[in-house]
Amino acid sequence: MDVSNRRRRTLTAAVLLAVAALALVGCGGDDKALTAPSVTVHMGEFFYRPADLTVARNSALTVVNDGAVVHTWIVKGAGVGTAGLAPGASIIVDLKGIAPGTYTVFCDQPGHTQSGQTGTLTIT
Ligand SMILES: [Cu+2]
Repeated sequence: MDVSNRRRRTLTAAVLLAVAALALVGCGGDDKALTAPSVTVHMGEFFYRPADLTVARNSALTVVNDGAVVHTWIVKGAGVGTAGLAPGASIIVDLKGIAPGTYTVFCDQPGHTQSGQTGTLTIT
């Protein structure tokens, strides 16, 4: 009984610390916490929609695979992108830390870029 109570108190303290840490992260200008992205990229055979998009620095976006095969959305030279996304799957991509500029976006599945699955991402 004593042991489980102590464990519960420790757990509560850990949760409170985590909440405090999240609150701190939420206060910084460029360190704003991730909220649900307002931008969504759809992909399929063999396209991105929109192919070219512009987002604010340190934002995030949702990538959805509307296609019938695996696709990826990779920002060339930025070290950011999705792994292979199965048909119907979606994922949030964190663009935090990417320097402003225009980057090429591509799908690394064999033949997809050559079939036209490319685009650009501009960070402002
Ligand atoms: Cu693809």
